[in-house]
Formats: sequence, structure tokens, C-alpha cells
Amino acid sequence: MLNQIENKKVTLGQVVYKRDDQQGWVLARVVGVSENYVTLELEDGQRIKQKSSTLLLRSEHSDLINVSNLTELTPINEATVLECLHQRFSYNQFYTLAGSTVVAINPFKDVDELYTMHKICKYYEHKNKEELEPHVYLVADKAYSCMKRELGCVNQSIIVSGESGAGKTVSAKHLLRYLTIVSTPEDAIDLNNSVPASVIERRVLDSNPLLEAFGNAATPRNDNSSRFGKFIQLQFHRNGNILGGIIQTYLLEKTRVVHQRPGENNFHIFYQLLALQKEPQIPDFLGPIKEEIQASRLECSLISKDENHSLLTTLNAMSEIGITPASQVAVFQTLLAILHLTTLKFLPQRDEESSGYSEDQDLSPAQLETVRAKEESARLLGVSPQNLHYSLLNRSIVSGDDSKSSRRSVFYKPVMVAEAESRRDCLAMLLYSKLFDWLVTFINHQIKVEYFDHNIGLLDIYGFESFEENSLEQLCINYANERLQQHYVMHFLHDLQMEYESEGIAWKCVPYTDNKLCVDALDGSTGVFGVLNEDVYLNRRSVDHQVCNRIIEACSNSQLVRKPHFGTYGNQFLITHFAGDVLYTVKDAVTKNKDNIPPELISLLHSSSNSFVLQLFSDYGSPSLETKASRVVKSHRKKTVLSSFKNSLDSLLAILSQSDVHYVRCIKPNTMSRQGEFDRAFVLQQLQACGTIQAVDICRRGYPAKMTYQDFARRYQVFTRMKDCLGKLFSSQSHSKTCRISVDFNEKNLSTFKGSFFLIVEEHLSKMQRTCSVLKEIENHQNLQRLC
Ligand code: AOV
Ligand code: MG
Repeated sequence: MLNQIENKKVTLGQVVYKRDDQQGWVLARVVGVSENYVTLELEDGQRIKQKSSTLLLRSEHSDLINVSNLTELTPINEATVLECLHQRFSYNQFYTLAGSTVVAINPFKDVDELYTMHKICKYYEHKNKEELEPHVYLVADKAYSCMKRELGCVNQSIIVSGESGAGKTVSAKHLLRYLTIVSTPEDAIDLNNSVPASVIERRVLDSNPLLEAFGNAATPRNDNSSRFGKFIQLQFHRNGNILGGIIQTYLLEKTRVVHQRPGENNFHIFYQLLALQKEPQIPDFLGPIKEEIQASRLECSLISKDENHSLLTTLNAMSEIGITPASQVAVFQTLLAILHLTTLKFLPQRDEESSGYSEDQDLSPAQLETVRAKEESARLLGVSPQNLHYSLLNRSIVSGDDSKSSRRSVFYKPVMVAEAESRRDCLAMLLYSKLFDWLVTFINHQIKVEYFDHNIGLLDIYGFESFEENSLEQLCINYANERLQQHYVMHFLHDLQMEYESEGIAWKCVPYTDNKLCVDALDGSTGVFGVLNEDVYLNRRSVDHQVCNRIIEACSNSQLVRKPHFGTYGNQFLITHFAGDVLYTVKDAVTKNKDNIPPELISLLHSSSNSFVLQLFSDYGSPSLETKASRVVKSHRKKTVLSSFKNSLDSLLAILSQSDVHYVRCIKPNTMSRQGEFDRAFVLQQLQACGTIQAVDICRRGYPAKMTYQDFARRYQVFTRMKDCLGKLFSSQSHSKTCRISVDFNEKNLSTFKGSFFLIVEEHLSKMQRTCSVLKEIENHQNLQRLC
């Protein structure tokens, strides 16, 4: 732990921090010091003995509220960082810098004054950004200015991370707004109107409410929880003007369409659809849909919520982004069809001879109980009700040898209730995920450009989750968070320190927790994913506890995946993630991972007379009926949900590693999403998990600015003597790829500054001291031109 106190350093009367389960760290006074122990007096007068190595030093600052960058803390340790964030939170200071990373604590209340157009202009125009209060805009501004100056990798990425409900999506929205507004050509910025003038920008911004309507839902952690990952790359011209953007989404949690845990909701758009019937302000072309909903006597269990406001926002965004009235009608028709589908109920067929249900109902073929809903959904999807009926209740079986197709014969076998239900769910999920894909493709078509010079990527994914029951969805979500944390660890905590060492800079390594072991236990060939994939590849029908045992066995070398100690049914396993323990159940995990789509359902949709439905499935080739043998061969080639998800994250991380990455760390101040409440232990747990304290320490000891010699030369060629200096640098430091710059804080006097600067350039590797970014200071200084 950073800054542990040694016994000999403790003095009587000293006030120190002591670990506390509820408060994280609390202050205590040293009232006795012995060889091995220190006696402490707590606030309530209680006295306890502790080893001094468990204690931490308190901050030397009397006004922590004004410490806007955690690197300024003395000393830096868990307790001082926690105390500083707490005090700032109490005074409505929700943003604090941790080096160049912004720590954003969710205010859980409206703080509109923080995000006015005036604020955007202030952060954009201010010459010396270090003088400004920490803000998420600082991160956006840094990414934008690095890109514009064509420094480093030129392309930039901003990763917004934090657990579910921590404020990632809201932060990402502010980042997006800032970036689109400042990259509007000068004459288009209007201080009185927060809507940027250019159409492309409006579309980029409108993509947000639209994707949220279709991809977000209320969970116990967050009323507007993102159920998909989103990476938007804004495309820019070399001069900094925005040209467009392209959105990549990751694994929509489509199971939510057919199943919501108690207390959870379906995607927002379904409630908005139901709100259509009550909303008087909808455009005329949606009138028939409104009547349709009223007339359809939908029997779905969704409790209608007051969604009128968000419905109008969605409709407005749809129109602004260019979705035609006909397509909007088609979208709502498809949603209504999905809702009808989800209401379909099945029963075991009655046994004709005994004129009752067969003895073992589970083995009886299924029959449809709800006819009206079937007809409604068939009509809305443009398929025949008989065809829909038959596809849900029958499975095709092909007999004979694959290679001798003339001998093959196809027959249909009625399915049981459970299979009919899973076919119904599969159809509903398929339609919804295809609709979501269509929407993303449409948005991209409207916003992306072919030719651009640079981009800034903004990543907002679903945050770490742990519910009472966690399934494949949580496994994917938490895995994505592990990968991002791994990126942070490697990039920030590991690579940076290694680089200092390799460049021969005196450096004492800061210890950090690496989550690589957990990533390996998850996606390694013999890890959790390996076992779940194997069942799909081998087309194995294992019972849950067998899969569970195989997972625990496969990960037996890892302490991180294990059998839980308490109340399980043999189908649960526990994973210690960087952000905490999560208990997973393997129930349905293999089925979900397989994501098998019966070929009859694809044939059904291909038979649709509805052009929109056909368009949704245009990329699906006609399904070929499979024999048992071909199914096994195919399943080997088949991509599972987990393998596809891993691949898409691999690609994402490849993009990130080719850009300069900036971070926003969102922190949830309490588990109940209450304003004004700062749960110290809960916040501390998040700070510990993501390695914030180590990162602050590294930033403090490290160097603030870094660039290649080439960039450096290009940038500072205005200094006439620079060439000579750089020449020396190139020759003397050719082994070192980068040039690190720092300057003594005392060198602020500009008349001596120019001279000192050259001196620093010449001697920079031997005589470096910490600083705020001197490069910016030089550039931003109004007297620069005069000096040069
Ligand atoms: P998340 O994106 O991190 O969770 P959100 O960004 O959706 O979390 O934030 C959750 C809620 O916190 C929002 O709906 C707001 O009510 C509130 N909130 C967050 N940031 C702010 C802010 N800057 N100002 C005011 N209120 C805020 V998840 O998508 O569940 O991982 O999956
Ligand atoms: Mg979110």
C-alpha cells in the first residue's frame, strides 16, 4: 500500500488514518507507541491497538476542496485521495483530475450550469487550461487539440469507464456535445443557440437519444442503463472541422426483449410505442399505428409508463436523422409485431383418445393458445399466419447422407412446449436485434463520410454488473470491462513505467494490480469461454452442473474462478473480477452462447411480403436444411456469442492502441443513486479496483509531456536556435524514441524563460523536474509571438 507508516515515524499526538469498513478510512490520534503497536484514539473516544504499517498519513493540505488535481496531494494514498474526493463532492465539485485523467463523480442531480454553451466556449477558448476547474470538457479539449496539432498518434480515443450507473453515458454525451460544437466552423457557433448549425452535427447528436431508446433499459442499477456497447468515431478534416462520424455497437442484450428480471424493464422504445396511443402531438403519418395499437388489445405485461416526453424526443430524432415517414411506420409496426410475438402462449396438445392432456405433458407436442396475437404479428410482419404457426411448432429434420442429396428426405416433427417457447423467443430477439442493426446502419449511412483526415473515438460501454442472478449477458459485460481495465493497466500502469526504465530514467516502480489473470481465466483457450464454446462446437448436450464442473476444473489453476461456498445447486460458479466477486449461473448459458436460429424461422422471414422485413434480413442467405452430420461440422465453424464478442473487442482494442487514449473515470457515489450521498467505503472500493491511486502516483512522479523528436522539432521550429539544440539531442539521444519535457515551476518569469527553455531542451534528459505541461504554457502564452 502506498505511504504505509513505519513505526519509527509515528509520534505521540499525531493524527493518522485508520482503515474502517464503513468509512473507508477514518482519522485517529496516536496516544501510545510501542515496539510493535500503536495505540489509537478514535473520534468516539474508543482506544484500539494497531500495527503502524496498517495506518496511512493524513494530508498536509488544510483545504482539500481546492486540490483539483490529485497529483498535488501530499502524501498520495488511498485515504488522502478518498478524503479529497469526498470534500470536493460535498462542495459540488464533481470533477477532479488524476494526472490527465478526469475522475467524474455522479452528482445524481441536475447540474445544468456545468454544461452551458458559455462553459463550452470558456473551456475551448481559455489559453491556459490548467487554470480551469477540472471538467469532462478538459478531456475532450485535450483530445481535440492533440488531434488538431497533429501530435503523437494524431487519432485520439476517449475511454469512459466505471460501473453501472456511474455516469458513463451522460459523460460521453457531454464529450460528444463539446467535440461537435467546438468543431463547427467559427461562423456557425451561436452562443444563444445550443444547437449546432450543421446538419451532420445535429445528426451525430440525434443518434444519441435514438440509440438510447432502442438500446437502453431500466435495471436495478440504473434507470437508463446501456444494454449495448458503443464506440463512435468522429471524423475530422485536418483543419479540425467535423465531417461526420461512424458508430460501432457491441453485443446488444437482446434477451431483454423476451425476459426481464423482476423489477427490470424492457427496452425504452417499447414503452414509447405504447405511449403513442395517448400522445396527441405525433405526426399524422403515425396515426394508423396509433389506431392499430388501440385496436389490437395487446396483452403484453409491460406496464405502460409515462414515456410521452421521450417518445417525442425519439420521433424528433428519427425525423432529424432522415428516417422517412414510411420507414418510421415500418419500424413501429415491427416493434408491435415483436410485442405480439412475446405474448404467444403454448400448451401441451390434448390427447385425443383420453380426451385430456397426455400423461407426461412435457412430452406432448405444443399447441398455440393465443390465436389473435399470432394473426396480428403475422399480418404486421407480412407472413402467412399458417406459416408462422407451422414454423413455431415444427422442426425440420433431414434424413440421409449429405453427400448423396438425392437420398435425403425432409420431414417435420412437432416440437414440445419448451421448444416452441424458445422458437418464439428466438424470433422476437432476432427481429429486434436486426431492427437495432438496421438503425445503426441507417445512422451511419447518414453521418459517415468516406474521406477524412483524423478521428476521435468515444467509448461508452455497459458498466460492470453484479446481480443476484448473473448469466451470459453479465459474463460478456464484465469481460468487456476486464478488457478495458487490462488496457488501462497495460497502457498506463505498466507500459509507462517500462518506458521510463527502458529509456534509462531513474524510476522506482509503483506496484499495481494486474487483472491479466482474470482476462486469461475468462478468454484463454482453457478458460470459461473455452468450456462454454466447446459445448457448442461439439454439439454436446450437457446438464448445467456438468458444464459448471468443467468450468471450475478448467480454471483450477486460477484462484479467480471457483465454486461458491454457499447455497448453490451445482450450476453456479464465482469469478473474482477486478471490480468485485460475481456469482454466475450456467443455466441457459450454452444455449445463449450457441444463439442458434432455426432455419424455418429464416425461411419464414424470407417469405415476407413486407419490404422492410425483407430488408432487415437481406444479409441472411437462404437457410439450407441440415442433417445431423452437417450440423456437427457446421457447429465447428460456427461463431459463438462469446467468440464473436471476443473478436469484436480485440478489434476495438487494436483501434485504441493505435490512438492516443484519454480517460474519464466515472465513480458512483452510492449504490442507491441518491444525490448528496457519498458512501466512502463504496467509493474506495471503486478507486481500488480501477487502480486510480497508483495511476495518480505514477503521474506525479512521471513526466507531463511526451512527444517524438520529429514532432518536437516540427512544433518548436519557431525558436531559431532550436535547430542546433535539437541537432544535439538527436545525436546524443538517438537511442531514445521520445523527448520528455519539463521545467522548473520557478522559471515563470518570461524574460528568463526563453533562455531556460533552451537550456532545458539541451539538458532535458539529465535535468528533468516535474511540472504542469510546459509545452502548453509556452504555446498559450500571449507573449509568445513577441518572444519569438
Ligand atoms: P452509466 O452509463 O455509467 O451506467 P449513466 O450515464 O446512464 O450511467 O448515469 C446514470 C444516471 O446518473 C443518469 O441517468 C443521471 O440521472 C445520473 N447522472 C450521471 N451523470 C450525471 C451528470 N453529469 N449530471 C447529472 N446527472 C448525472 V450503465 O449504462 O448502467 O453501465 O450500463
Ligand atoms: Mg450507460
